[in-house]
Order: sequence, then structure tokens, then C-alpha cells
Amino acid sequence: MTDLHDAPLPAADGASVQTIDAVIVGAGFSGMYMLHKLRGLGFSAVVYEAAADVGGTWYWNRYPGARCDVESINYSYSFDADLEQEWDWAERYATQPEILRYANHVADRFDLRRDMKFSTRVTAASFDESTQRWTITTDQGDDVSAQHFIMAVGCLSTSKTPEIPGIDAFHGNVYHTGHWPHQGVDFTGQRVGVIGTGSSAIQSIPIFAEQAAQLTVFQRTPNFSLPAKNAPHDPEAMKALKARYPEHRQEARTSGFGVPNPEPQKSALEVSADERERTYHDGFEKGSLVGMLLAYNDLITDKAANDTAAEYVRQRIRGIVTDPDVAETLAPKDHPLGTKRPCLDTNYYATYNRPNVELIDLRKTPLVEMTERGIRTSGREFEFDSIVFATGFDAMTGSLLAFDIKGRDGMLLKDKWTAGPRTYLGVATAGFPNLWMITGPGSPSVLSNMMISIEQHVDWIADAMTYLRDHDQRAMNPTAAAENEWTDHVTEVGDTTLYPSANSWYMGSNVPGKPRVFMAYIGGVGVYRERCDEIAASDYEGFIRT
Ligand code: NA7
Repeated sequence: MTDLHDAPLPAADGASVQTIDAVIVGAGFSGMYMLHKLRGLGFSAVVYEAAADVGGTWYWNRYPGARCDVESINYSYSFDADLEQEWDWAERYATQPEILRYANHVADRFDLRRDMKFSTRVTAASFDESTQRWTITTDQGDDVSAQHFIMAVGCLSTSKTPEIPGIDAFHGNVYHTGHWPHQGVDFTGQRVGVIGTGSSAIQSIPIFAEQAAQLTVFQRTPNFSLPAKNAPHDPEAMKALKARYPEHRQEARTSGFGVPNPEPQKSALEVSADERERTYHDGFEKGSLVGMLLAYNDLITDKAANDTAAEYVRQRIRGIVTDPDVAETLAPKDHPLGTKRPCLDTNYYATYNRPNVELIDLRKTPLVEMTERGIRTSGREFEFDSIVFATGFDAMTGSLLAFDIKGRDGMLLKDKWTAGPRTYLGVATAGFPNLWMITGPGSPSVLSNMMISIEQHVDWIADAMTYLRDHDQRAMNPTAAAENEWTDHVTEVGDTTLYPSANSWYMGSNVPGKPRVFMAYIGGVGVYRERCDEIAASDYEGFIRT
């Protein structure tokens, strides 16, 4: 073992190369826990982070209304019982500021920042066959030799601007929800345009509408959203939950989506219309996405079953939005419920009843260009003081491919993945020994409670590193056969569901030219964990160790 601070080696150009056990990219929840875990096992590690502090996606996504749509009692670390007990979440769904405070609390509590370098971007990484180590460089001049290279870069961290001609022509203010100004923005009295109607837009639009003189929303695809029914936590209920937190977490780890929920036993099609209506009413009123998607056992696999739930939500939208044309424009009909990431909102649909809010259907009048004064569609030109891009992310692979990662024989990861990501278990990829991906493509990742999946991957990767150390081996890498089998399995399981039928960021459809591949594993968090554990228990079957 080596220590980052003690082991400078001379480099060819005379500068010093640091040697270390692990370089971790990213100081979000995965990078923070990875560092803590490795320290506890006696590995040396450094975290490089482009932002000025911890938090990952919660550092950047500071737009008004930003919240996690997994309940705070689930979207939190479970690795430390004291941490779990001492932190009190204020609300059912935590706000971005509260989540960021939590990240900072964890960083302080475990003294993580002493091995983190902020405002530092990794610029390249390459595997050296002769040493079986990675050489990693940063834009701050770091040059590091690491045995393990761990990508903790997050699934939704490379933001994406819309492809509109003249995007730089606009003379007003332009914002992206994915990197919102830290000092905040006040739209009072302004004419504001928002492009996009995904989760970020659905959370922020009701707040923009309260501030702006006029708000115009440009919608390409309507999304399903349920009311969040957010509320402060009841202290007594929290006390009771905390008393059984270990059992609660265990239920999450063995569940389908990483959130405790009873497994549905019935098909939506085997019950009466009245019974379905009551069930959907309960799901809708509870404000739980998982509760709604798991109301019946075939909602994500059977179109006819899904139609019943989708129609229920459409009816609710029609019940909220007073203008029938606007309601129809907002009611999603081009994809089954849940196959594009559904949302939770506070007053989203009702916002369209306000006199200062206008919805533009880009399916009818497409975007043509941005102009000096605003946005031109095929219908007309709109003048704005500010434009907000709520246009999402190059999800799941964007940050993995943001810089050159060179594996064996000079192979670049982006070349290997031209037809879509190929991984073994979503944690490793053939030809790139000791390159680890936390919640990488091919794992449950974005189809799960990320915290549960992050912890599972961190623990698994740390075990694999320990195994290598205990066996005096330097590297491990999946075989092409194991990777092919897993990648085929991910696709086959995906194909049993309705997910591939939608144009979603799960499929890469939001990024022009991105291969159309269903990138997440939908076999279930519990099933996936079992498979990972079996592989570890069988001396890392499917990996070659050197
Ligand atoms: P999303 O969910 O990817 O939403 C992006 C939105 O922007 C979506 O409505 C897109 O329409 C729209 N979009 C993207 N590009 C364009 C262009 N060129 N023209 C018009 N409209 C466009 O990102 P979010 O940030 O809202 O949420 C990401 C995740 O964060 C969310 O799912 C949660 O998991 C948390 P499209 O649907 O592609 O037609």
C-alpha cells in the first residue's frame, strides 16, 4: 500500500508522479462513500471533483423547487447506524438545500475533504500493461499512478443543451437547470421561456410562474407526474421508523426498486374497473411513484395493463387543468406510464390555469431558432428576458465518456462503446482492468433508489479490491464472454418490459446520435445484489485476475 502524500515518483518530464491505491472521480454520494470505505480498509485514495465542494448532482442542480423524488428516509446512507440516527430529515421529500447540507455533514463527520481535490477535472486516464496500473492526469497538473480507477461520476451529471439553431443569438439571460447560479435567480417581472417538461421543469415551473410576469413553456413531450404530497415528517413516525431502520433498509436492499414496497400479486387486468380505480386513486393520492408503478404486477410489462393506469393519470390531469386543449396537450399519450422517468410535482398541472402561463406544443409548432429577442417556433416569435433550458442530461454514459479512458492496447472506452455501453454487472468492462464504475450502465442505477445501489456497488468494489490485495494480485478484468452474457441479459430483461418502447434518456434517445440501447438493469435491486454476491463468492467468476 502507498500513501498519496508520501510517495512521489519521478516522471519523464521531471515533475512528480504520485502513486496511490485508488483514484476516485467525483465527490457526490458515490465518491464520498467510496473514499470512506477504502480508508476503513487501509487503502490510500484521492477524490478529484470538478465542483468546488461535495454533493455531485445536488451541488449543481440548485434550481428552485429541486427535490429528490425518493423519500428522504430512503434516499440517505445506511452504512453508519449513528449517522442514520443523528440526522433528521425535515420533510418527506428532501429539498436540494437539505440534501446538500446532508452531504456536507457527512463530509465533515468523516473528515472526507482531506483526501478530496476540488475544482479539479480529470482530463485523461490510461492503463499501463507493464505495471498493471492507471495513469491519471487532471487539469490542475496532477499526474497520478493508481492501481484502481473508480468512476463515481453519477448518472445524471453531464447536462445537455437543446439543439436549436442560433443558440448564442439571444441577448437576454440563459440558464440551465443542471447548473443553476449559486446566488439564485429572481424572475420577478420578467418574461421567461422554459424549454423542456421533464422532472427539472416540472419541479421548477410552478415557482417560476409565481415570480415571472409571463411564463411560456415549450413542450416537446408531455410527462406523467403525480402530486408529491410532500409534508414535514411526523416526529413520532420518524422515531418509530428509526427504531426499525435496519429492517427497513434490509427491505430496501432486497426490493425491486430499492425502496420498501409490497410486491404486487395481481394483474391490473384481472380486477374490476372499480377496483383499479380505487387502487390508482390511492396510489395517486399517496404521491409515491414506486407505489403507483407497483400497484399491479404487470404495469411495466403489459401495454393493456399499463393503459389503465396511464388513462387514470390522464383523467386526473383533465380534472386539474381547466382549458381542455391545454389539458390534452399535457396528457401523455406517446409512451406508457413509467417508461420515461415519471415525476412528482407540487402544483405543476394547476400552474397552467394561471393567466400568466402559456404552453406551447412543439409537436404542432416546432422550435425553429433562438433569436436576439427570444425563441422562434414555426408558429411565431416569442420575446423573453430570460430563457431556461430544462433539457436534461447525457445520462448514464455522458460523464463516463467525457474524457479519454484508454484501456488495454490503447483502446478508448468511447470507441468500445460506439454501439452502446457493454459492461459486466455494470461495474466493470472488458479491456479496462481495475476500472470500476459505481452505478454504471448495466446495473439497476437510475431504475432504483440510487443510495441503495451506490452503497451496494461501493461495498462490492471494495471487497473485490480487498480480494486482490489478499491474493497478491494486481488487477482483475471481466472476460469478453462474461460481459457479452451480462449485456445480453440486461437487454433481454429490458425487452420483457415496456421501457424500450419509449424515447427516453434511459434509451439514449434525448441525445442525437447516441445508440438506442436500454442502459439500466431492470431485473430488480434484490435479484441483482444476489447475482453480484454469487459472483464474488465464486472467486469472481467471469473475471480474469492477474
Ligand atoms: P429530462 O427528464 O431529460 O427532461 C428534459 C426535457 O427537455 C424533456 O421534456 C425533453 O423533451 C426536453 N428537451 C430536450 N431537448 C430538447 C429540445 N432540443 N427541444 C425541445 N425539448 C427538448 O431532464 P430533467 O433534468 O428534467 O430530469 C432528469 C432526471 O433528473 C429525471 O428524470 C429524474 O430522474 C431526476 P423529450 O422528452 O426529450 O421530448
